[in-house]
Parts: sequence; C-alpha cells; structure tokens
Amino acid sequence: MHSTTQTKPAHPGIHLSPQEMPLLTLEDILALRGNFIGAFVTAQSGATIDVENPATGARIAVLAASGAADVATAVSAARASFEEGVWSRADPSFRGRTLWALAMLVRDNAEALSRAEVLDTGKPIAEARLDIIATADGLEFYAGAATKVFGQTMPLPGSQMGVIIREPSGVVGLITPWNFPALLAIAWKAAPALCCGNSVVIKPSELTSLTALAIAHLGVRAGLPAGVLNVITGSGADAGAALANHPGVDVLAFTGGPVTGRKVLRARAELLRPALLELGGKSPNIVFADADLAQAVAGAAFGIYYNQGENCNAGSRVLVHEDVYDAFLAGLEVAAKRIRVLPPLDEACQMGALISAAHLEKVAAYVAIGVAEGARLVTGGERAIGAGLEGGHFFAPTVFADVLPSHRIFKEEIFGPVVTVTKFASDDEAIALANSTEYGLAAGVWTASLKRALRCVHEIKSGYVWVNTYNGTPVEAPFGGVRGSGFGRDCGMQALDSYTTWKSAVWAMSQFDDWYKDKN
Ligand code: TXE
Repeated sequence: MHSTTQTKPAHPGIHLSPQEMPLLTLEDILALRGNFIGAFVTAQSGATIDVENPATGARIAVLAASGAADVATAVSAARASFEEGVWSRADPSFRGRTLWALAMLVRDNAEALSRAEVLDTGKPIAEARLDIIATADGLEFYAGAATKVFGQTMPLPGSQMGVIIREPSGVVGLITPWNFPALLAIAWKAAPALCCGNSVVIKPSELTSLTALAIAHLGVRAGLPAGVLNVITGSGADAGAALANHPGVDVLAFTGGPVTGRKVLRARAELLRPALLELGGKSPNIVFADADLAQAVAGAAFGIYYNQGENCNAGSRVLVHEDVYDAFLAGLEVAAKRIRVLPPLDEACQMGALISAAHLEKVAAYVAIGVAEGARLVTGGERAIGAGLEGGHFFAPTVFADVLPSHRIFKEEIFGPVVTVTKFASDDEAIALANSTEYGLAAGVWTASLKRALRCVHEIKSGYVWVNTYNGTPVEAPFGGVRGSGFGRDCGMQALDSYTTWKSAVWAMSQFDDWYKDKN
C-alpha cells in the first residue's frame, strides 16, 4: 500500500480506529497485490494475471493468479474465524456498527473506488459513482439488519416450549462477475452474509478484482476481525472452481453466466452443499398502446444501454403494441443515436467500453446472426468510433426491429448494447412473448392502466417487474430469478435466508415422565 498525504478524521461514535485515516488514492488501489486473507499475501505459486483497461487496452494492475492451495488457505482462515466466534458469536450490534463503519469508509473513499471501477470495467464514471454509493447503501442496510435476524417461537402441545433459532451458515463462498464488481460482491452478497455472522471468501472476476480487494482492506480499518472477509483473485477455472469444489464452503453464491453456473451447481451437488445462482436474463420490456410514449422510449433506451447493456436485468427484448410500433421505433432510433459513447472517465460519457475484446466479438457475432436471421438492423451494429476510442472495446448502441420469437437474438442473452424490438397485437400475446424464453429474471411494463399492469405483474414469470420505470434495484427489494435465471435472492431481508440455517430447540417444562404418562 502506498502511503498518502491526505488524511481524514475518524467518524465519532462508531467503531473506528481513533487515528487519522489516510484516504485511498487511485494509485493505492491499482497497486494492490495478492490475495486478502487478513492481510495481503501473494499467491503460493507466485503466478500473476495482468488486468487490462477495456477502454484503452493498457495494463493497469497485476493480480495474484491463485489456485487450489490459496483457496484452501482462505477457507481455513474463514473457518478459524468462524469457529473462534470473533464475528459469528459477537454481539449483533457490534457486527452492525462494523458494517456501518465500512460503509462510511466506502463513502469516504468513493471517488478513488469509482475511478478504479471505471478503469477495471470500462463503464462511465457517472455510473461507477452510483455503483459505489449503492455499495455503501447496501452495507448500511445490512448493518441495520444485523440486530434483526430474529428467530421464532412455536406453540407446542403439553408443557413444552419451542424456539426456532436462526444461525449463520458458516463459511460462505462468493463467486462474482465483472459487470457490477463492488456492488454485487460487497453489497449484494458479502454484506448480508456478514450481518448474520458468517465468514466470507470472495472470488471476484479476474477482470475486475480491484474494488473487492480495496474494500476488504478497508474492512480491517472498520474493525472486521482477520479472516472474516477474504478475497482470493484468480481465474474461474483455477480459483473459482477450487472455491466451488471446496468441502469447507458451507454455502456458495454465484452470479455469472449459465454455462459456468451449471459447473458450479454440479460441484455443489457432488458435495451435497447448497448454492445460489443468478444467471442473467433476456428481460422483456413491454410497451402497451396506452403508455406515455416519450417515457417508454426513454425507459427502453435506459433499460438496454445502461452499463453498455452488460446488465443481467437489461431490458433487451422490447415488445411494442402494433398501434404505437412505428412511432416508438422512430423514437428509440433517435434515442440510441443520441447516446454519447466516450472515454469512460469523460464526465459527459453515457456509454463506455465493453469488458474485453472477446466479449465485443461475441456481441458483434450476435449482430451478424440477427442480420442473417432476417431481423432489420435500424442503427448501430458495429464498433463505435471517435476521438479517444481507438484502443478500447467500444460498440455502438444497436437497435434491431421486426424481430421474431424464433430468432436467436430474441432468445439468447447478448449482454451488450443490442436491443430487439418485436410487435404484438394483444395483451395475451404480449404476456406469452414475455414468457417465451428460458430466462425469468426481470421485466418492464409501460401502461396507463393499473389493471393491465397488475395482470403483467402476476402473469410474467420473473423475479422482478417494473411498471413505468426500469432498472432501479434498491437494496431493500429482493433480487433474483426463476427458471433459467437461477434461484435464491440477493438483497432485501430475504437475502438472509440464503446465509442462515434454522435450528429447532424443544424442551419440556415439566417432568418428562409426567408428560409421557399424560399422553398415554
Ligand atoms: O461469465 P462467467 P463470463 C453472462 C453474459 C456473458 C456470459 C459469459 O451473457 O456474456 O455470462 O460471461 C467465475 N468455476 N453473464 O464468461 O464465466 C469467473 O472467474 C467457478 C451474466 O465472464 O460466468 C467469474 O468470477 N467459477 C452475468 C464468475 O465465474 C468460475 C454476469 C462469472 O464468470 C468458473 C456476467 C468455474 N469453472 C456474465 N469459470 C449476470 N448474471 O449478471 C468462471 N468462473
């Protein structure tokens, strides 16, 4: 860690070191080396992975390329801290104060963390700032939840008393993706696991590990005991698979693609240990004829182009009633062409770079498939060009019209700035189209009719439905899918179900013999 000259006083009244705390700089974060297991340690093999800035192609950092031995060390540290009880049996209010302190450190260091997120992901700086603030919001939500992990009591026959106790699951493994690195790893997964008293090992995406490392480091300053929050960096095939296959991991939560999700689930099945999977989607965004069309156009553009379309809940399939189809399409074309694709640290940037050259190739291949299938390419469909974009993986906002349910681009997740527009004639048809893919993560509905909106909320098979809005995912609301989008929930108090187990305790309040005799 580089020393810095900037300082900031500790927040009064919370569980922080009384010393002046240096703020992290961007250079500090880019210089982070190794795995975080109570402190930074190098991978046992000494192997490393270069990290690329997707907006320039430049190397920005070097990570530890961990393997099974490093994962085993992290899981052992997590297990030891769990069994010692330094966190798992600590006062819930201590856990809450510590998570709150970490949230404040994230807020204090928000600008450096946001810039690191931009360099790692290629997303616009304005969106990275929202991610980091939402990360602090999530930590604060679960700081408050730490004192509310309540059990239940049971009415039982005879003079017995019964309580149902909620216990932390133990060691929680988290495998997370590259699209919202800090938000998903820290706020959506680690925070609920930690608030219940679990110890955690995070394996972030090898493309975007910097903010998880930095926040784990801040965790020590916030008062998290060593071994409670660990971060292992490395490839999915090595570090990720080792974590998924480790028998010492009691619960594993994964966000990523379905191909990897299946591998993770197979590994957990072999161990007879639970897994939670969030596997993306092909979310419908339905525009009915009675919708406010200007709002629907803005919402559809935001729904697909936010975060370059690299968003599990992207509204990638827009379904439009035939009466407003042409007007909607004209509006969406204008909106797509207006989006400012710029270097992501430019404050005016609205869409940044895709995560990698390989991913850009995948998106471009889907565009070629769409054209070959007979869909009408309205705008985009190629690399975005312009000053400052030369070295990066920039793709133009793309609209396909007249897309049919049989087209692959209608059914498969592209995970880029490519939206398909499909015409429908009735409410029944819209709902049938909405439900006609493998996925079931999210959906949007644009209508002035409360009755129609309510019908969609009930009949669309997904874990989330937005009405006359899109993309907002407040930490208060549980998030997750049905069908091919996975199972289990991040966020909300419901996330605590993922990281706790129930224990029933029943005891007699009178002599056991008396009770037996009474009943017979
Ligand atoms: O994801 P992977 P990829 C979708 C999106 C994208 C596709 C592939 O459609 O185009 O998935 O993306 C770790 N055992 N989503 O290949 O492989 C990996 O290191 C254990 C949707 O980048 O799923 C990373 O930490 N772990 C999604 C994490 O899994 C393994 C977000 C996710 O990577 C592993 C990202 C293995 N064998 C992509 N192999 C969403 N739901 O938002 C890889 N990993």
